[in-house]
Amino acid sequence: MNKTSTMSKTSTMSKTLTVIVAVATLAAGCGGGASIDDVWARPSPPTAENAAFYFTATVDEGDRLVAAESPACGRTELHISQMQDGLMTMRPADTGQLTASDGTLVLEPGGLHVMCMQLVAPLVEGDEVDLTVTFEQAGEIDLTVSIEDR
Ligand SMILES: [Cu+2]
Repeated sequence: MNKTSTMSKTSTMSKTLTVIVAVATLAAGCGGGASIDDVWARPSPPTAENAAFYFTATVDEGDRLVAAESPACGRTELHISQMQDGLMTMRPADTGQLTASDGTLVLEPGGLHVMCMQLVAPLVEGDEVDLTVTFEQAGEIDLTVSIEDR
């Protein structure tokens, strides 16, 4: 009786281990995911309702940014800025614009950005806020945004 119980426990542990190994292999098989650098945002004026987050992502070719989320924002959108009739305008980026066709996706002023809407509090130079981005293949990646007056 005692022996059966011990064996059953061992068997369960070994199954759990197999699952962990399988998940690790699967993650490695996806190409190792992504590396994301230069994650920053400008300080926001005290009355601003929105801000923009920028970063440079190195991911698998063809991977796509699908979402972003931050506790600093009521909600977020993935935007692209473009000159239109001499004015800088922005709108939600489309699938092609969010795809790292050559393995690099650059979010920078005047181009792609994470639009942080309904700012919870002003972004203050020297502070940091959390940001989680989701890529189609690399999955969720937790980032820290440095607030810098560039
Ligand atoms: Cu925007």
